[in-house]
Amino acid sequence: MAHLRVAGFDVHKSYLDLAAQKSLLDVVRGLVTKAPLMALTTPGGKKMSVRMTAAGRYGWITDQQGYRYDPMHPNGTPWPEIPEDILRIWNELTGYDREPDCCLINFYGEGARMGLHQDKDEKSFDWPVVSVSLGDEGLFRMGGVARGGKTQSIWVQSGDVVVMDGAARLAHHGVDRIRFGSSTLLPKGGRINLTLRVVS
Ligand SMILES: O=C(O)CCC(=O)C(=O)O
Ligand SMILES: [Mn+2]
Repeated sequence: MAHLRVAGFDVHKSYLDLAAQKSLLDVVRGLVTKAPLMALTTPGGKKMSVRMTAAGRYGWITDQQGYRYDPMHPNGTPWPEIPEDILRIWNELTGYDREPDCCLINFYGEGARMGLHQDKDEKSFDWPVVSVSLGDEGLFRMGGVARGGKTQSIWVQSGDVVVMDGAARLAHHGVDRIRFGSSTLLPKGGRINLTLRVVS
């Protein structure tokens, strides 16, 4: 299970050292104070186990009306700006001249998971998805662009950054489970994922 061999899929192990993880955690705490985490409901009426919020011009939300990007938090306020510390990770790793306009913030508490899916609500798939892990380790599963194909899994740890570009941009992926309490970064346990995307 050690290495994922999918073109366009890059795992930057320990990209953020402990000091950088701690300072990023403070940044995320600031964002969550402005834009509280929510337990969203899928169009099918199921409550998601991962709690979410966002920063940037758009946040991804779901409710009975469907999946979509919205310029407002459901509480009626615009999302906070994406902080420089987060944009820097994108700029260092992608080298593109476009910055992301959405930073999705996912919080996995004990037992939370995210089913296999594609990120395909964006207008264009020409830019990568950059995904930062903080806190407890998560079992990240990656498949192909077509549904139902072979998948491979890796444990992503605090400070790891995953980039999905090219052929991997539309690959199926998800998080089967986390090892709750495996990291001490978050005093009460849990995993934070930041997913950066160009939406429009
Ligand atoms: O938590 C992760 O590592 C993946 C999150 C994800 O795929 C998403 O938010 O679309
Ligand atoms: Mn995704």
